[in-house]
This record gives sequence, structure tokens and C-alpha cells, in this order.
Amino acid sequence: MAADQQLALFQTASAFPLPPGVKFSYGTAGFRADASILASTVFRVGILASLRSLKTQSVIGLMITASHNQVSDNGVKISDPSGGMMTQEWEPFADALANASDPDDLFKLINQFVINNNIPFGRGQYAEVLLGRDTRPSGKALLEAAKQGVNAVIGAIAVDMGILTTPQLHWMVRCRNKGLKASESDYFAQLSDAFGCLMDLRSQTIETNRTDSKVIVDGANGVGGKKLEELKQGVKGLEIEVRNSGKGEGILNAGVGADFVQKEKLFPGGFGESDSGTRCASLDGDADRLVYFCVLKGNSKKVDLVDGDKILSLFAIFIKEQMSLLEEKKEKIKLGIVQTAYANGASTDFLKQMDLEVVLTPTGVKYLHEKAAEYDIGIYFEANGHGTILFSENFLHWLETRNAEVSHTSAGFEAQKAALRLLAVSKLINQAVGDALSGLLLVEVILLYLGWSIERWNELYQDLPSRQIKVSVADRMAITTTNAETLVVTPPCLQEAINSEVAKHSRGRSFVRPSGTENVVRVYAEASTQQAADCLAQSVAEHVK
Ligand code: NG1
Ligand code: ZN
Repeated sequence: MAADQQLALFQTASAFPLPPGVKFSYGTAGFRADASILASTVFRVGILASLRSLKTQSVIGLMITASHNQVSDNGVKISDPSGGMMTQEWEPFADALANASDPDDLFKLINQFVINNNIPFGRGQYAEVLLGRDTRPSGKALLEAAKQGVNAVIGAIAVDMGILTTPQLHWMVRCRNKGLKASESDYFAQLSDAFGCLMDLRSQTIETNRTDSKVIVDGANGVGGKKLEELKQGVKGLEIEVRNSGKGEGILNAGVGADFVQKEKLFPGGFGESDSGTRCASLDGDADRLVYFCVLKGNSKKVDLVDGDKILSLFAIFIKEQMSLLEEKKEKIKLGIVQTAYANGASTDFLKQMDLEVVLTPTGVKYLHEKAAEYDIGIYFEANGHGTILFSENFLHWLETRNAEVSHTSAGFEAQKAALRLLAVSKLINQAVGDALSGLLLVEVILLYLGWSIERWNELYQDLPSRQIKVSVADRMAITTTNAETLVVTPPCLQEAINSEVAKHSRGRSFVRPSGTENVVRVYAEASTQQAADCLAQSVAEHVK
């Protein structure tokens, strides 16, 4: 390593000492912790992002957010050149970097890694990292730490993209690497144009049972609400009311947001019983999750939840219908549905009854995304509302070329419209990661296309009662799992204990896994009644403690 590069690293690293007594791990969604102990981690992830950019000779993204976590937390994660999550192969190095005890240790690690991976480090080669952050107050200082980390690698530049949603940053990275327009206004324009296109491609004859013309969206007092206010300016034919937009006094994710609504099944702050009868939706703190809900009357804040599984089902119905309208090739198009073990059992049954191929992966979008990318069209969703629809380059190319041929038959005309719809969906729905804003627009236009109310949508199937609880244990990593986290491997005997609890309940299902974002073990249970699901979750939790 060149002497000037060595010096640059030592000097800046000394300004970001590792806090004592903590161990960082690049979990389900990057590093997360109380913001007060994160400066050294974010600085080091800045270095990591530059190395990744050098290695791939592409633009890399670095996002500072802790998503749905409380406002005092923060976090950092990397977007790879495709706009997806950082390759898992680099995660052990990320962990080692974050936990390096001092600049000397850090320097040795980097040196070894660049040699092993043949990275043109310290040779002044160009690297570029796009930085984004959500609205957390700690974000500004952490962004500065990231900048210094990026700049500690000679030849690397950090570009501050300002306050963004996580999916916006991922989208920008993807576009930059494809040589496409990548500014925030390009993002808004692409979404609203594609939405407009899908609105125009609706069939005019459809009977509608809808009485609800508008959607009210809970912005979780974060960045999503703020951005939705901007996006909606360009969206024609849909009334969007944003609440908890982040402009007022409300605290980020405190009694608001998609995580709160999904887990508690209660309406968020800023909503009331007078909203019953209106379609409502909720974003999480960095706007990569989306759930819908209906406020129930006289029912102590309870909602009818329309979660990620139902969004997935709605998307699957629409995509399948378009595929069936395509005259040619339709048997050959591979459509895949990807869920995790948290998907409600009723949703998986419903999708399978539609003759769809459904696969489960471990929790975390990096797994779901990777699997969905194996299909011509891959739809993935976590129950919590994170998901998207991926289109393969080959399939998009086929759609584009078939569209160039003009058809004269009525079936040919319908097929052409279906192909145009699929192309518009591929532009509306974020191809990099799950994106609540693009997901919201797609749900809305599909409901209009089908002429469905939220109630009609919610009736697709009835969720099995479920319960999720968190258990604090001394060492959550003592639990290891297999089969997409549905079976415990260690500690021995735990799976047997779970099996015997499950056997006591009709339609019982339960699994446990260590969280990748919080210091807890998550317990999930499902059964034919709420009481049974609660009881199953509690008894399994007792075995975990
Ligand atoms: P962990 O904490 O690993 O369960 C949670 C969510 C994931 C994913 C990540 C990232 C659940 C049960 N888990 O992960 O699905 O969204 O956060 O935000 O919702
Ligand atoms: Zn999020």
C-alpha cells in the first residue's frame, strides 16, 4: 500500500475510535445500534463502500437508516452496483472491519483483504459512493463519518444525495450503473409516468364496486411521508392524503408506521374511528415497507390488516392475468413467488391454489431478492410489507420486441395491451429493492383496474390467527436454524419441544429464530384461533428462555 494512502487511513481512523465493549454484526439489514455508538462503524463502512466500488469498478450506495427502529437508533447498509444488497461474500469482512480494535488492526485487515481480493487500493483509481440518509437527527453527523471513511481511500469520492428513502438510494445506484438518468426528479417522473401509463391501459368497461376514491397514508413521521408529498404532485387520477408526514411534531416510528400497524394490528397515531370506510396505508421509517389497513369502528383502535402477503397476492393476480392475455410464449414464462416463514399460512395456501410456484427463503430481502431474480417474473414479499416484482432482462427484451409488431386481431390487441402493462409495471415497481412508494402506486392502480375496494381485496382469503413475540436471552446466536428457518438445529431438543407444542393445536405452526436487527429471539405461532396462536407462542417462548 502506498505511503500516502497508509497515512490517510491512519489519520482519519484515529478520529473514530471503536466504542468499548460492543460487537457489531452486519445483520439482516446492515449494522444497527444506538446512534451514539455508531460513528466508528459508519466511518468503516465508508471505507468498505469505497473498496467495493474499486473492486466492482461501479458506483456503490451507502444508506444511513435504522428503518422501523426507534428514533434514537441508527444504522448503515450498502447497496451493490445492481441496486441490491451488498453481496453476502463481503459480510464477514464488514463484521471484521466494524470490530477492528484500533487503526493498526483496521489497517492490517484492509491490507490483507485488498491483497486477497486483488483490489486496486491506494493506486489512485476512481471510486464513487452515493450517500443517503433518512430523517433521524443523528443522520447528519453519521453522514459526515461516512464521507470521511469514503474519502480515506485515495481516489474515492463521496456524493451526498441528501435525505432519501432507502429505495430511492438503491434505485439511483442501479440507474447510475446502467447509464440511466438517476436524479430524484427522474425517480419521481418515472414512477408517475408509469402510473399514468397503467391508468390509461385500464379497461374502461370494468364494473366497479368502489366507493372510496382516496387513500390516506401514514408516513411514520419519517422520510416516506415527505417524499410522498412530492411524488403525489405528479400523480394524476388518485387522491392521496399524507398524515404523519414528518413535518409536524410527531416522533419517527413512535406509535406510527408499517411495523407498528403490522405487529400491533392497531391504527397509527393521527388516525381515528372517523377514518373507517377509507382505504389506509402505512409506510415504515425509511419507506421500504408498505401495509394497508381498514380502521374498525368501536373496536379500541383495532384494524383489519392488509399485509405484505395480501399485497403479494394482489400483484400475483394481476401479473397472472396479464400473462394469460399474452397470446404467445405464455406457457414458457416462468413466474415465481417468494415468501418467508413469516408469511401467513393462508396466503401460501391461496397462492398455491392459484397454481403458482411458491418458495420460502430465510428472512431478509437479500435472500428473497436473490431467489426472485431466478424467474422471468419473480414476486417477493415479506409479511411486514417489504417486497417488489423483478423482471428478467431477457423477458423485458422479449416484451419490447413483441410490442414493435402491430396486431390486427382483437386477441392480439389485448395481448399488446397486456405486454404494455407488464412493461409499465417494470418501470413503476422498483427493480432494486422493495419500495413503499412505488408499491403504493401499483396497488392503487391494480385496485382501480380490477374495480376492487379494499374490503374486496381483503376477502381474497382470511389470515390464520398469528402471534409474534420477542424473547430476550443471554445469547440469541445459540439458536441456529435450517429449512428457511422453519426448523431449529441447535440447541438440541428445542425443535422437539416446539413440535410437541404445535401438535396440541389445530392448524398449529411455530418457529423461532434470532433476529438480525435486534438483540432478541423472535417466536412466531399460527393456529386456528387467536387464543390458540397466543397460547402456542407463549409456550414455545418458555422453551426458548
Ligand atoms: P429481523 O430482526 O432479522 O427479524 C426484521 C424483519 C425482516 C426485515 C428486517 C430488515 C420481521 C419478522 N423481521 O428482521 O423481515 O424486514 O427487519 O428491516 O419482520
Ligand atoms: Zn425499512
